[in-house]
Amino acid sequence: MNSTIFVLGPAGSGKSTFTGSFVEWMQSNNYNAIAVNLDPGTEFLPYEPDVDVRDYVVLQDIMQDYSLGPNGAQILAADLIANQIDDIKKEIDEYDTDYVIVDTPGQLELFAFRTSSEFIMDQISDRKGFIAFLMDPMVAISPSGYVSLLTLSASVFFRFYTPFINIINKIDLLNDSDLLKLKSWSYDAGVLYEDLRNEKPNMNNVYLTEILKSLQEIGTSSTPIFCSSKELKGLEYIYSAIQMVYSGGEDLEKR
Ligand SMILES: Nc1nc2c(ncn2[C@@H]2O[C@H](COP(=O)(O)OP(=O)(O)OP(=O)(O)O)[C@@H](O)[C@H]2O)c(=O)[nH]1
Ligand SMILES: [Mg+2]
Repeated sequence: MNSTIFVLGPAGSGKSTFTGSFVEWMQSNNYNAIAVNLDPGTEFLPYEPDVDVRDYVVLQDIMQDYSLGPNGAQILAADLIANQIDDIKKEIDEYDTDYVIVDTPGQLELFAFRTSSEFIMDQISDRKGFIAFLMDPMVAISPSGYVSLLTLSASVFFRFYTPFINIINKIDLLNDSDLLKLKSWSYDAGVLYEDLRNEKPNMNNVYLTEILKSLQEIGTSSTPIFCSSKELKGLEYIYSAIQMVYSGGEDLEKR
């Protein structure tokens, strides 16, 4: 049985680039991996998908056929994909591969919070999926932005209740001091609390401090892994984290 990694994250966080780069990195390290595109609306992909949902459902056709806007069409598209999931799964299973990397649609909330998406993910992964949640460093670089992203990732985790890692992508865009700052927040919550308090002393940060405390108590504010999909840096740490889960560190069966 293969390991299925779903790449999720806010629009533009780098899901498609990461998918292509991670498959490239895996293949150049002699691991078997294929790329699956689950975004029916994408017009350009920075990689060649081995299995492409657009062979089954195309967003632009749905918009035309049902007179829908892009968001309504994404919702209907997920239902139509769910209807054809057996064929998509069969196509994936035709590949004798160890890893399936799945690129997901840009509109995170339309994908992550719909029942049909949960069904699609369960079917593709035989209920043993893994989520790689991507964060954009330009959002994460402020204390409030960082905690907001942790909150968003936690809400995705609560939705799917599947093993997951947080990834801060595009680190090639950060200067050394910003990268160091982000790393210090992820390794030492005390620094993050302090910077959050000092960012703008207003009620918003009081709320975020309370949210951060809750996330830490629940244990969902896991230390992110840093990478650059563009420069293929840090991908070995992501592979190790996934490997640890799949090799028995955690029970992958959904609870
Ligand atoms: N500098 C840099 N840019 C990146 C990196 N990864 C992605 N990008 C850029 O970020 C932009 C968005 O990347 P995509 O891979 O399309 O992001 P996405 O999350 O798939 O976007 P949607 O599917 O539209 O939500 C593109 O301009 C990419 O070239 C990276 O590691 N470094
Ligand atoms: Mg994309």
